[in-house]
Amino acid sequence: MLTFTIVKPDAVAAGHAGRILADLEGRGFRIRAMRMVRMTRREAEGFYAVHRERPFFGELTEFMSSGPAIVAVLERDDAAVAALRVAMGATNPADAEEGSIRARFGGSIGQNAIHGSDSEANAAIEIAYFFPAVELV
Ligand code: 3AN
Repeated sequence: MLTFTIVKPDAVAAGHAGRILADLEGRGFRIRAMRMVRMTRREAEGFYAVHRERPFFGELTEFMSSGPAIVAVLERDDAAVAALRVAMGATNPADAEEGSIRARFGGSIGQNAIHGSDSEANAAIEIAYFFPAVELV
């Protein structure tokens, strides 16, 4: 089972990318595909199109295009989507469970270190946004 993650620009800039990826591997995820990207504003707007009407859309897309991020496809034997959500912790790092990635590395509700797909359907859409199918054979 596959899911999709982004190590966000705040975590890459802070030098936390290696520890976040190691944390995920320690939780049973295998990295199936991975790339560093510097998203344009339009690419970030396309990725977060479902949030277009939210008040934080401008802030979110500005931040996600502010510096390099790491996009990756993760595989896990079971419950990849749910297990990544647990590993990430709550959206607001102040509320995130102790030991979760956002509790350890997140700075604020907007700059919270990591993105993870919230459903299998969205994982498939998000993987396809960044990775051609041939890279997942
Ligand atoms: P999650 O990433 O936990 O699924 P969502 O889907 O509610 O959270 O929000 C998508 C992204 O939008 C979050 N990763 C977060 O960085 C950003 N975000 C959510 N709420 C806010 C907010 N109130 N202010 C700024 N950014 C926010």
